[in-house]
Amino acid sequence: MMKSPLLLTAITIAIVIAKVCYFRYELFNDLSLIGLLSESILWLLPYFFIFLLFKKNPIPFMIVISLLSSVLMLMITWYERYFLIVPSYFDLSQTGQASSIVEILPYLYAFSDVIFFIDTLILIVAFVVFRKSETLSVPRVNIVMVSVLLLVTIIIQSNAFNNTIYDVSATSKEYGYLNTQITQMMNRNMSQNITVTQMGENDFDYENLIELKNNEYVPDIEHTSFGLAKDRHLFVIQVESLQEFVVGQEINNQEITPNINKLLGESTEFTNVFQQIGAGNTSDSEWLLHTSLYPKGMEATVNFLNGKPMPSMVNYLNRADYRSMTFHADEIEYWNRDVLYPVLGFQKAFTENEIPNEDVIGFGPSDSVLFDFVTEQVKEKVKADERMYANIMTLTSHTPFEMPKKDEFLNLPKKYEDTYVGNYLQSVRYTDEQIGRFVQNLKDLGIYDESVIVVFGDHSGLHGRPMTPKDNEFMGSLLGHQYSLKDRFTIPFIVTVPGVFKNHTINTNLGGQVDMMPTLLNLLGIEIKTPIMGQNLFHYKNNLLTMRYYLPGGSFINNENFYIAENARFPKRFYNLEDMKRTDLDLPYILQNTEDMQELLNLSDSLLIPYTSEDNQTD
Ligand code: GP9
Ligand code: MN
Repeated sequence: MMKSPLLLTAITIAIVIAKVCYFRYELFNDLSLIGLLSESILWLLPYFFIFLLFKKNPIPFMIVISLLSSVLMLMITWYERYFLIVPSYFDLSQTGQASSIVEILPYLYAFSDVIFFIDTLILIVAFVVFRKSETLSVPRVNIVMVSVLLLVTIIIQSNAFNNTIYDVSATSKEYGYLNTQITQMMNRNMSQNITVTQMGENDFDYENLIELKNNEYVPDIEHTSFGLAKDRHLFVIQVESLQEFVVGQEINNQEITPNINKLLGESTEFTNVFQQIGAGNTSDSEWLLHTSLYPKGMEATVNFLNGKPMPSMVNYLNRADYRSMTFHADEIEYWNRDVLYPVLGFQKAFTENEIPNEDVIGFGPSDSVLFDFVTEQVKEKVKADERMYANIMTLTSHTPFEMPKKDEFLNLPKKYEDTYVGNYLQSVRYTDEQIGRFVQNLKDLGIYDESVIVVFGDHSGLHGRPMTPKDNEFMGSLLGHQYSLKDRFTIPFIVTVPGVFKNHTINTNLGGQVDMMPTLLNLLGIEIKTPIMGQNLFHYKNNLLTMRYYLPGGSFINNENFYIAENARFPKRFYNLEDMKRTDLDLPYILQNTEDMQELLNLSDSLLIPYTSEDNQTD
């Protein structure tokens, strides 16, 4: 029975299809025949090349290919389980660098994942059993067979090319993951569905942009917030994974963020602000804060920069005689910050080279070490009587949020111990403590009353497969409602101006990270004269927002609704923003908002051209 030369072909096809079946089921919940076929061809092709090239003894090479493809499928599956996003080839190349995914692997595996390796096992057995016999001979595949497979691939591929990738998961479901990646690789910009043309600064109409977001334009200098904090120092604390729901929240009769809560007494707290990062995560948050432009989305924005300085928030502050510094206790090359910081205009960047590598928690030195270091730099500036802008990025509350026992300050109910949510709350409470110590340092240095202190979150921490049903249950009881996408994506944006603000909460004005730069510069009395996408959140109530990468293309958030376009797993979803209750699809209204949103994204991309295309490097 084993004598047929076609046996190896049959085994190969069967094992690849079985593996692809599991892959597609896990990724897209899809077992359709057509999907399976278009997905399988590219995964099969390497085996047939092996048959062509290694007629004598193909199995060892087949083992290598099957192992490689299994590892790749596993990485894609785990990535999707964590971020709820089907990763691109670029995301996967980043995961080698990022300990972010590696550290949470224990939360991501499923026992059924062994299915990915059954093919390798079968091939090893075949190799051992038939090594010395002639029974498992090489099938008579020839150029014709490989050509047929290639032809089908080209047909699928050209079809894929003709369709815009609005959402990697949806396109991958339709055309196959590898085909989609080839499309993405060959045209990195295609994923955003735009043919942008560069625009001159004079073509930019900010008034029009504000009106497109349903607001009545008022010149910046006429906003009541303008210059309220003129000439103050600016400290912007970008807190890793900080979500809005923890602020003011209690658990077991303890505040989760007692120190941030204390700041609220002298702050304006915006409670309706959404994260807008793309695949560049923390670095995209830095980007949004400082440029008020949308990130590229499918890949970290910093990867596209050509080095030309931008009219960033940092550069506006530099020109207003601020000394600008940024602090992050990680490698400067991570997320290409060595390129980003000069583009943004930072005069000093303090990273792992300067910040002592002590009291390491997770990624690097603890936030306690970070803030001690920042305090020393602040002291020097105070001594030199210089006005400063310090951007401080914390790191300790990074996933998987595991804290040394000595740094766990919350007394959590037993059932929360060692759970994902429990760990998250402990790590946030720890960082809050360090923020409290830093604020005290500013008071001790006598500059607290001359400062603006901003606390905001870079992106969510609680999402994806690491959130077990138990974790979701904890969130439900903490929030008093089911943990929603709005809870996941809203971040705190707290602006403390001692002596000016008192317990001020703004929940009416909708905002995103793109709005932080105009809001802060307005407060400092600095007029923005270059094109931006955001608006002053103290003044404007209405907004139209989206996030690339973490939501399918076409999604939007406005003051009334949260719309999520369809992806591989879910159909279109339309919610009332306030209570996140599902509501009937109002298609013309959705279409209008989607088109307006696309116009905003196109505009943002056109503004980016001089800073991304190589032709303009020396402009
Ligand atoms: C990396 C750190 C964490 O330097 O900022 O990044 P993240 O994984 O959140 O993008
Ligand atoms: Mn981050």
